[in-house]
Amino acid sequence: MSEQPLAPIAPNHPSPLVGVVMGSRSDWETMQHACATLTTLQIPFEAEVVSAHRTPDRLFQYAETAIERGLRVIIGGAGGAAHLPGMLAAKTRLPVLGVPVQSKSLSGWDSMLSIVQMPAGIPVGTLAIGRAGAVNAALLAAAQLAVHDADLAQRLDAYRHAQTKTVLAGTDPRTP
Ligand code: RP5
Repeated sequence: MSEQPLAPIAPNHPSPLVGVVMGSRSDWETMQHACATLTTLQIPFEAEVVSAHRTPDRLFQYAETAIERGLRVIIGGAGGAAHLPGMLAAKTRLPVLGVPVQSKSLSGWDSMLSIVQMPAGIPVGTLAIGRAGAVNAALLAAAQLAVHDADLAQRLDAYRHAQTKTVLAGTDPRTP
């Protein structure tokens, strides 16, 4: 069964480098943290709901046009039977980072196992379950892009230094 006709992919940024894709609007609570981190690092991105199961044709279209649309990395977040990152990876050679969304019934174990256990030949870089994974997916995408972008490398270093400073400023756990 086809879901045609499909509208062209219309990025919500003029020239995004990172595509943040999630299986459902309900994943936004988690994936917003990837977007917030990309925003902090001034990395142009697009964000879109694309479901491996409910809109499979859209998923293929998204992955097949990703390179020509200028994307360099895709972050895919999904929960439960989380096939989205793996199917994206199957249809594009761009690096795909997978974020397991914490599911209600199995706390994200299902999401994590279905994202991490890819067969040899089609990799997905799998992050932690939930917010930590979403933030780190953005940071990993930033690290990849920073290899060829000195300005971004500086912003990423500054982000890490600020984090270190914050921790060092509050090493006494009894003070607020
Ligand atoms: C997955 O099913 C989504 O990634 C989401 O985490 C999960 C539940 O989706 P909803 O029923 O909330 O739309 O495809």
